Amino acid sequence: MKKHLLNRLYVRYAALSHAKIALAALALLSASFVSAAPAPIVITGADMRPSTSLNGNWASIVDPYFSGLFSFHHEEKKNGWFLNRKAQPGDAFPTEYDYAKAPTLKVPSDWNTQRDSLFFYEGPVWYERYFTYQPKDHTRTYLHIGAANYRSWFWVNGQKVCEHEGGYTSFNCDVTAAVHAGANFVVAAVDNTRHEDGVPTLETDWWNYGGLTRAVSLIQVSEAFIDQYDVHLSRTESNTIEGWVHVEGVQNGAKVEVAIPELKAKATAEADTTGRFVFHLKVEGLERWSPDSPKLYKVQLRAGQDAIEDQIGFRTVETRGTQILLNGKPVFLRGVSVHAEAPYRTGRANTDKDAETLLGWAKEMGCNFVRLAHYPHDETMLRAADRMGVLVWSENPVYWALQFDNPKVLAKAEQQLDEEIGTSRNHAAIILWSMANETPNTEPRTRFITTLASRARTLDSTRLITAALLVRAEGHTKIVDDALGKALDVVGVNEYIGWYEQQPETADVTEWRIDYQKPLIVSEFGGDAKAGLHGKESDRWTEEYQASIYRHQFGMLNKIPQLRGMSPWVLMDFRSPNRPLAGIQDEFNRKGLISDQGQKKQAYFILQKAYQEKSVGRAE
Ligand code: GCB
Repeated sequence: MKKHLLNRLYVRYAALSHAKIALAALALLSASFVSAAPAPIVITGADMRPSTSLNGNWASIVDPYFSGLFSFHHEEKKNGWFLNRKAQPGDAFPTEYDYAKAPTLKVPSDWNTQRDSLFFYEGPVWYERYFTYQPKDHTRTYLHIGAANYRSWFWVNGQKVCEHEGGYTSFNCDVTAAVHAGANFVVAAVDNTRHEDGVPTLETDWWNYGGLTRAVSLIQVSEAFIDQYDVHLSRTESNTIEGWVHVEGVQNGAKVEVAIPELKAKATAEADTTGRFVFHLKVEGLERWSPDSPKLYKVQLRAGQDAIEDQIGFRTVETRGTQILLNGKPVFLRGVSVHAEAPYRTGRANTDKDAETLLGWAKEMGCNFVRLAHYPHDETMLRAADRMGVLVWSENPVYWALQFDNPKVLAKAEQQLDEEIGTSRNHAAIILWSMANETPNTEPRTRFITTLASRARTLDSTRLITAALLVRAEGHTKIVDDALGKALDVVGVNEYIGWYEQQPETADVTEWRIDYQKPLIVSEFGGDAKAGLHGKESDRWTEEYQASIYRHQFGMLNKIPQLRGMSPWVLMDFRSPNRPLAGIQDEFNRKGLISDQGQKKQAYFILQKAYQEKSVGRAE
């Protein structure tokens, strides 16, 4: 009811100037009424739909005290309206937030690398831009945000359309009631303040890049439309592509169709009363997706007026004892960890070119696998991995010590997991969902992450669940007995022999005791080196020292019978405020095998040789 009333009010007042709308709205609408914005939804394949891009320059106002949203007694303003208005002649109140006079920020991008004064900034920034738009009858429009770090609030033509928390997942705000034909404007407040009860929390070893860091667009769909779908190869039934399609807003069952023209396969039926259509398609002559042959098929989905076409690869992944099987065959994951840091220019990676450069380097090094740390990377990266044939570990930002006994924090982690899986579940490249990185071995932590792991399995039973665990040591024995191992299909462990502990050659005498008969991935090892800095093997920060860490690892790793993969830390140097060492780090974690400017360090070539010769690791 309220929504319809709001629509009517909106239509009635749309003819007035923005300033008048603001005043009229304040008088007419109760506070709770204005602030009740619907929660954002997850849309699968949003990047495959026709859209109106809102990328480009947005006006920006830096607001460190957040006075745009909070009153002088620090009460949340129920409307952010006055921020949306342009100065009008004869205004009765000051218009300090005048976007027409404000400098611009580029979207998508972090603000830190765009303006020197924002380099270390953590706080709120307001964004605004105009756009022209033509909504069609019987359609809905969503504002699609690739990612906004960390909390964000959105208004379209002065109407609040949503709020979101979580900096690395995409979400969609229903703006149908707020957009109109012709000129429109959108305002966003984005706040990258770190919070103790955030996911991630206060401490991370990467830059807290703020802003609208990934693409923003408008997506127009029919009133009933396909919001989510899952199309994958069955693990249990041979030559069967199965899954489901969900139709949002459907009334009395919509006719749904799933077609893969190249395989001459098609399934058609009515969605059930919840809008869901579950299908099984027998196919012949299927070419399976693999790193050697990353075949993608055109998959066409239809529901009533709505249609979407995706590019999907088909493969299976499972474990058998301590093996990982890809398409039924044992595979060794020759990998490297990767942050979403943009090569050459630094800042948040978000273009096809960034993805192709990073994955291109990994492939050139002989990798068939990347660990995308420590948060979900964007769709451009996953699409590139599908195309280029690189297996992916995708991770949610449960990093180090969250408030594991706080149910609100669990809810935030669950929401981000839902968004990650909901958005990315059709990428053949993703084989592992990682629940966490280096969390403390406590009961509340184990409960928290076990809950996440079972949620991930319910959302997607076709992939393997992992996490990067901490390892303890007794003398020269590394012990993997973290209680979380029970909840995982594949155990990940991080170790820093030769960097945070002992010397590189300590690896030669290190033994491993692993209490889980499951596949193991050494998900991190490494050390810092400044590209171009040379010295003796014993001189820290030199390329020689880093190379020596790598050289001493391989023998030790080869002695771990259940080792099924590795993703040393890390492909490229990345920005971190924890890394202040002047002249060496200069706010970069230098554990990259390649510098932020693309210079390959000695260790890169050592790992490349080991991967190309397959002298490290074995699949069985
Ligand atoms: C770790 C973390 C990673 C850090 C790395 C380091 O264990 O998982 O996020 O960047 O060590 O360089 O210390």
